[in-house]
Amino acid sequence: MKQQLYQQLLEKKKTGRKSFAVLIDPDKVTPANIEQLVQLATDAAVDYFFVGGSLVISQNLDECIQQIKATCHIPVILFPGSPSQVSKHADALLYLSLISGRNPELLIGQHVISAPFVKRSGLEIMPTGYMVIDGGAPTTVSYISNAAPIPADKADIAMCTAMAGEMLGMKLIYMDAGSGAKRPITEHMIHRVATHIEAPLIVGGGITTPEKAYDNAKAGADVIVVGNAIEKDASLIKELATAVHSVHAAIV
Ligand code: 1GP
Repeated sequence: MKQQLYQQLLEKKKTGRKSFAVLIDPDKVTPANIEQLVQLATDAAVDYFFVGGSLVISQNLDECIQQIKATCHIPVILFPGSPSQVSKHADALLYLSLISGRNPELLIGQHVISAPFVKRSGLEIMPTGYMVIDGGAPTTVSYISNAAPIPADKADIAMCTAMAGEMLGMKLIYMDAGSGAKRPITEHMIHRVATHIEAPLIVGGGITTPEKAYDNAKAGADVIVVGNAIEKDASLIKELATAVHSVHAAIV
């Protein structure tokens, strides 16, 4: 199995370098938007594009990824809301298991059904323990999965969930307050989780400012993901990327 991007993430973690990922929801972009995002992301040295959404209604996932791949070298990592969101044009796939929920379909059921198809895609598969944290607004994933998020002030539940996920073999942990969350994940919870796992930690949901991105990375997130705020104002990419990348400089 390919492990190129994962090895790169491990290497970055070892050397204290933080990554910034721009989340693109294929339902919300046009070819002109993508062109602009790619340009801004290239200029800002963005580390990854995450592509996907809880619900992808349109059919342009392949086109969206092909356009990104044709115009830049930033790796594209799928962040799928369902097994239908797999595209062989991407570089890797976050193979998500919703470990904060108790819905067997999203823990293992859908994976079983789509396993041969996912394997045939040839993508780098990144087994990811996906944890939804209460961000003050119901998220699509919580609604669809009928799974309660982890309460925002229960850092120990998040910590134990992440530890269990890692011991079950998850290679990444993704803590998500949900797209457009009113309250992003607290630094306290991030720190609690980050200090109890070795796997790289991805954090997203409701991050709208470079300061918050910086604080989250400083608290222990290895990859910061921003979607909504960039959809509203793409020029934020530069400041967000600079803030996240500066964390490494601040700790050495
Ligand atoms: C959501 O973590 C992502 O799944 C990003 O959230 O769109 O709020 O930045 P935002």
